[in-house]
Amino acid sequence: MAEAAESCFLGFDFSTQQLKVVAIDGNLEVIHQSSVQFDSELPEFRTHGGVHIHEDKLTVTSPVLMWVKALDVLLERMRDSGFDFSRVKAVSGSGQQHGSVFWRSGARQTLKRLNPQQRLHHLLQGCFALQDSPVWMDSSTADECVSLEASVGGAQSLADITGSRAYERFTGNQIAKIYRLKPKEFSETERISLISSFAASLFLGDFAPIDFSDGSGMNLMDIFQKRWSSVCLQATAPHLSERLGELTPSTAVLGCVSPYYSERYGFPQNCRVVAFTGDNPGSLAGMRLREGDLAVSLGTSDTVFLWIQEPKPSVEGHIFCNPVDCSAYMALICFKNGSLTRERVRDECAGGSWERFSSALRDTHMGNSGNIGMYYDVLEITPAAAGVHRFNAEGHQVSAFQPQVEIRALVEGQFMAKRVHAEKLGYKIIQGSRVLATGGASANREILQVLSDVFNAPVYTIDVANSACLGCAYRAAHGVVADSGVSFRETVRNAPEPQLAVRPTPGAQEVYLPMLERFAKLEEQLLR
Ligand code: XUL
Repeated sequence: MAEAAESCFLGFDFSTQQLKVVAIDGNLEVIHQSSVQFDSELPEFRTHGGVHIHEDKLTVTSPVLMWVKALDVLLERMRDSGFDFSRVKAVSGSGQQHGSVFWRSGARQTLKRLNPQQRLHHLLQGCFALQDSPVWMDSSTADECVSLEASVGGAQSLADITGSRAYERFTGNQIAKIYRLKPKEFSETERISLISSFAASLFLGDFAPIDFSDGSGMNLMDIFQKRWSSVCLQATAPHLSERLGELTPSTAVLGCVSPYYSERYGFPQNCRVVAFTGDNPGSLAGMRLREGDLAVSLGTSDTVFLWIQEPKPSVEGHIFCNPVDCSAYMALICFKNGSLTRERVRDECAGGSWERFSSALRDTHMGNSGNIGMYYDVLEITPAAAGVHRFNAEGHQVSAFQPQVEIRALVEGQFMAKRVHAEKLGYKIIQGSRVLATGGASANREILQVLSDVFNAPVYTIDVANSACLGCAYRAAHGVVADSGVSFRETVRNAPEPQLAVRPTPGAQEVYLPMLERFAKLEEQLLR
């Protein structure tokens, strides 16, 4: 243990608004955290929320040199605070998904010869064919999406190959747009990285490959074969495979840090760089999801992450390769009507009081006497529906419910939708399945009880403030032993456990199985 306490692993997260790092020791204890906020600490780049929203309101980019400078600032700050880099055995990290970096010809040579006397953002100034990188908030590629789906035989066919139908923020569609609108910059591009593999390249001093998990967010990769899909590449831009480079397993060691980091900061020369990945895959690692688990983040919008063994891609939700186990997958499903809808119903049916909202859940029965509601205050993503729809026990649409019934219908409806859509993507509740809840509403025990009953699984709560960085620090620790057959689960077995919040009420399964079937049928009916 003493030796474990001496070693250290770093996890970085290049997210939309900040760059963060978490350091853990070999016992998986967090020993250091710091961050650089882009807007306030690098004001020279004039971002708001880390991005520039262009005049068309659809194009959203971030200056690539801002991310490079943030790394200079972060590492210098750690060094100045006395952080001992000589203990670092491995680094890994994550980046906001889908964003892309266009390296100019010659960049690789520059990366290989970094002068440790200088800051990275000076050294790499001339290295980018595009100064402004498209990020995940961009929604300017509707035409490219239509054309990509058409060229592979439709939305479902594209999902069958890449795990998702065409999405505007997905990197392939962004690349197609750059090729069309900026042919000169495209032709000067030697390599296209995701933000994750770009960040890994900075540490490696060479172009880092894109990992399977983040590569799944591009609409370009065959997630089952784990290689670029030639039909998708051809539909996107010419000579793309050279520009994208090889793909790599997410658990791979890519090499050692560039001598730049040893000479400038004192990293050991054999400090490993473990493949970087997307922030959502990074969070899956940070939450230590395992087979059969599902994580629900209850926030402004609700997000569900799940571990899937046999995925069934659909035109809703996303399937990504699993970042900690190459034989598995993960899915990500977004529900737009989350806490704002819960708050509206609280205001209308419980006088604005969470206490009364909770009492209504306590005072009503599982299954809500057969009443079912779907509440899409804003156009929902999963499924693409709008409006409020209430059905009584006979399946007839009704215009109102009693306040207490309305509250239970909302909460049951939100959680039934999560289970129905997760199961559509291949999720199966197995022996030992857990539901991990995070976000604002995860503090409400009565809401969690409904969640537990609908899934017939225990619900645990977990602090995910730094889940992507922490997950990548764990991934760094795993990377150094993965080759000898040690699983991620084994590596993180001593990390702090999530807290058990509630167990399912006896009889929940009998109530909800038929109700879930009814819910799925009513939803289909609504969409028709
Ligand atoms: C996921 C997505 C976002 C980004 C932002 O598909 O677009 O969650 O990863 O961090």
